[in-house]
Amino acid sequence: MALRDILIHPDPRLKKVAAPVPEVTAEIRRLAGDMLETMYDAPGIGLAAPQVGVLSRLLVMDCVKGEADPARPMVLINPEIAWVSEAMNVYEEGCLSIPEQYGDVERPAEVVVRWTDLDGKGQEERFAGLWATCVQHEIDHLNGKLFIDYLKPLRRQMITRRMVKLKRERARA
Ligand code: K1U
Ligand code: ZN
Repeated sequence: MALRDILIHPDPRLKKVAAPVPEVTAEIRRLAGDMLETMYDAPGIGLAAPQVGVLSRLLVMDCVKGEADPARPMVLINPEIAWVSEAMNVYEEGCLSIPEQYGDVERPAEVVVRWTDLDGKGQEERFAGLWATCVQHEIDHLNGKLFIDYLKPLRRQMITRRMVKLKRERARA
């Protein structure tokens, strides 16, 4: 497995709708493994394929909190939200493509998601708490949407300017 570079906003690839994965191939398994390694290394609790420059509908996540609890690496291919709760939840979100910037985002508190796993089998699960927030954040990435798109325009512009500056500094280093 290998670490992949994470794209930093603004990047046109982060604004595109990703294409469905037609078949679970060796290439897809390698991508999923690389993305999990990249996510744990960052560190983060989720990562979507467009964030590593691959415009395919695949995401990984592991929202297990306690160090003592066993890890739960998940790979979701072609995920679809089948149900959302009426109850909403606000969480201060971050994003590996928008480092060190945070903002409150309101989303359904619980969701049911259907997806294909790495064996090509259909799966369905109800997510709550941080898992629900994370899976919705990652599915947004597959649809070219970032958490800053939920913020007020001025705050979004300020964060975008900071990211342009960060990218300029990184390019010079
Ligand atoms: O998609 C991403 O950019 C990953 C992002 C996922 C996410 C975070 C918060 C709310 C919703 C979705 C991150 O993982 S940011 C880093 C982060 O949250 C974290 C890092 C280390 C320990 C715990 C959390
Ligand atoms: Zn993100």
